[in-house]
Amino acid sequence: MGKTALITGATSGIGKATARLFAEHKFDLIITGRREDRLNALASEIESQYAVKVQSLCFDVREYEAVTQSIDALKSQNQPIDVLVNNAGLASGLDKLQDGDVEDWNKMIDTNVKGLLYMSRQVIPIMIEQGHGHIVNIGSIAGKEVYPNGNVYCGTKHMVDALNKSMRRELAEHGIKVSAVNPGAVETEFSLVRLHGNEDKAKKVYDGFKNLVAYDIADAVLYIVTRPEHVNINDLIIMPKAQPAAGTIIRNKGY
Ligand code: NDP
Ligand code: 8X3
Repeated sequence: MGKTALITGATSGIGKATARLFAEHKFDLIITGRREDRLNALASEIESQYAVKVQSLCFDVREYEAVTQSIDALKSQNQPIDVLVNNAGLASGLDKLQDGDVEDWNKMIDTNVKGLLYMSRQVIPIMIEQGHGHIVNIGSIAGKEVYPNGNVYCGTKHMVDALNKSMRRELAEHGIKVSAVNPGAVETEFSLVRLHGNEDKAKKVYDGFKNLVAYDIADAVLYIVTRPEHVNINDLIIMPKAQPAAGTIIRNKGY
């Protein structure tokens, strides 16, 4: 039987690219996000292109009730979950702490930290019962380093880094692998969301250097979940050549 992967935040960017690449490699999919039209469009596109099953679950990872109900629906179908990609996340705002908008902070903490916890809380028992599973947490270079104006976003991704390590220690005895991918700048809708919909400012983030693209990260996630069963990739940091560290981008050098 083929494997099933649940990917959160599959309506855009890294999650969408991962869904497409996994389908190409014969994974059945459970794709999630808040934008139902995009979920449905992606499900139809993938099902018409690849001979895999796709189930869409539309919910907000910040709402524990909604997460619970969605995963309960999978449990009632005895749906195995071989891979969970905890990808849904965002940055909101780029202000210094003293100027920060608490709504931005709440969004980031509730999505990146609590959303990942809620999903993991619901899916891990399924994996424990199966006796196997693989969780891939999408962290960030912002979870390894910090940069000015990154404050709360960096804090949430440091928490993802800590949770990734905790989960690995707790779940190994249940035969569950836990891995993280920590990207630098990837051109997706990330900057548009971070800059509250300002398209000009969002485009400028990627000016003058070759940023990563969503496929680069999807490719790494696929690599991680297709290693032999006895091999686990604990942690990957993937950066553009022109971004040697968080918050540092070398521009206008042709790479
Ligand atoms: P996008 O904005 O393109 O995609 C984000 C995805 O997360 C969307 O599918 C969105 O779906 C989903 N999402 C956001 N909030 C929620 C929510 N409350 N409930 C459910 N789904 C939600 O950004 P990326 O693809 O770049 O981001 C994916 C992950 O990668 C994030 O965790 C981000 O922090 C991380 N990352 C991104 C980097 C980058 O430079 N782009 C670098 C390092 C890490 P919807 O809006 O439909 O709910
Ligand atoms: C986002 C990547 O480089 O903007 O997680 O911090 S970066």
